[in-house]
Amino acid sequence: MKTTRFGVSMDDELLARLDLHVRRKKYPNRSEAIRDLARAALVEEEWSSAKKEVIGVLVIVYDHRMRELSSRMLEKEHGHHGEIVTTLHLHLDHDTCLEAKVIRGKPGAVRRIADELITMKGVKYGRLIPATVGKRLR
Ligand code: NI
Repeated sequence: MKTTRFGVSMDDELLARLDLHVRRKKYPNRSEAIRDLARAALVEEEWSSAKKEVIGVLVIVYDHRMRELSSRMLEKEHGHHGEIVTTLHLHLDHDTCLEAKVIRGKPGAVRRIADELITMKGVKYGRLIPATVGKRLR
């Protein structure tokens, strides 16, 4: 892919903060940092569009002893078998489980499925991490 160099004007204060960001994250240079910032903005835009396909990772921590939580959760997941692509399960200790579920679909559907699972009784922690199918990012 062709790369174009272009000049960016920025006030000194913003540039100083950008350079601090570059150093903190250990970017090799400003360009790499700016490319990541641009991609992050584009992913955010994908999630704000109703029509684009997105992918996200739902992380939940729950108590599997909670009455029928595992089977109720499994039932919900079968209801969304087209969107929930995979699940990784970790037994953290005797009672606590951590799961990472990859959910793919339109942003609204992905958020709805994540919320359905996060709000279940017995789920102690839940966060949806927005990602991208990467089609528009190089
Ligand atoms: Ni477990």
